[in-house]
Amino acid sequence: MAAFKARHCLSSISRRLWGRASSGSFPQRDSNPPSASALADAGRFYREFSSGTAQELPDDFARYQHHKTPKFSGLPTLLKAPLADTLEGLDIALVGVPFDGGASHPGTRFGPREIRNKSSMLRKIHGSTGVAPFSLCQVADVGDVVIKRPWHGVESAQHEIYDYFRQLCSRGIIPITAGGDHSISYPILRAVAEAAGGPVGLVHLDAHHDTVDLQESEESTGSKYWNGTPFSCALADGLIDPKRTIQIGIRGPMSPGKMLSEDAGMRVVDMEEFYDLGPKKVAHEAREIVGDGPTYITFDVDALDPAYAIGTGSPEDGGLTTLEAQIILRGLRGLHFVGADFVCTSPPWDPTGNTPRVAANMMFEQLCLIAESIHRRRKQ
Ligand SMILES: [Mn+2]
Repeated sequence: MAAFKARHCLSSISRRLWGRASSGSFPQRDSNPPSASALADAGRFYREFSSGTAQELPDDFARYQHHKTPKFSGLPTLLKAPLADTLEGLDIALVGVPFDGGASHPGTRFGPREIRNKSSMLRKIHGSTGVAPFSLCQVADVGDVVIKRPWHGVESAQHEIYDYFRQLCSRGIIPITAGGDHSISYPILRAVAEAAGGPVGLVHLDAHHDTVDLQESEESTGSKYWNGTPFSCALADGLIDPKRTIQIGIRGPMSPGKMLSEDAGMRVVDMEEFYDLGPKKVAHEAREIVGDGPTYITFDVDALDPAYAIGTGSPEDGGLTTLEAQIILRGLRGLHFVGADFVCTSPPWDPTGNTPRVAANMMFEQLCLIAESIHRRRKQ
């Protein structure tokens, strides 16, 4: 077992605060109120935790991370994974990319934090497939890609995102990312494709192609880099194989510009066709298209109907139900996955909080697929 150091969690702090260890799964509060020195102690541990200088591994960390504490307690992490401070021994890194500079309707910078919050509702075993990702693989939340130069534009941010993901992928760690707008997929795909040694297959759920012609983009917007172009950029740089790419859920009013998808050889399943085929046939076709080679899943929340996920910048009516999306993802079991992202969750557009909750659940589907994929290849 790799040295998997985790720093302090709040349950440990509260145990110190109240002066004795908790018993059972629900902490018992001591009848005596905390002393001034205990409060100071808790404050010190919280500061050490926040500044990254805490050295002690709390003995109840594993218990805390294994879903036995109440849903409303503890530090929220992506999919309730342990919080990591080392990449050693890690199979899957859950990453937040709170960047929305590539979107005209922003708000997705708040996505990762809200997905962490709603992850509290998750459990650890997949209800339909029985996959237990945390038993199959070493999974951790490695935090956010903090854009150090947020006002330097999309291209600059994409360089920073690539640098971060290169460090993960070059170590053989598979990233699952919470966005952020869809422009982040391009630099992630660069790191993923470099580690895979060539272009990867792509399963792309989205209402939009995101393959705007780059020359037209530059002429009309002054830039090649925004959330309408991640896959035209990836195509131009040979990061994805268009013959091993399927786009599912496409719909909505179109701009007059050219989309590269079909001309490049991608399979596009728009919602009219999806309605006729159904999720199982579409998943089956996706399997045949991507085959056994390394494959990335990119899931834009706007693939879902706004009835299920209104919290996004470009909602389009007539989309997938959450069940249809789940059936598609579950239909992809056994493929060779090298990464996944879930993008465009914009909490400010959904005061109910349902969209980040759906995002956490769909990311759990992605985690189960990837954990199972790693586990199978390890056994071979
Ligand atoms: Mn998109």
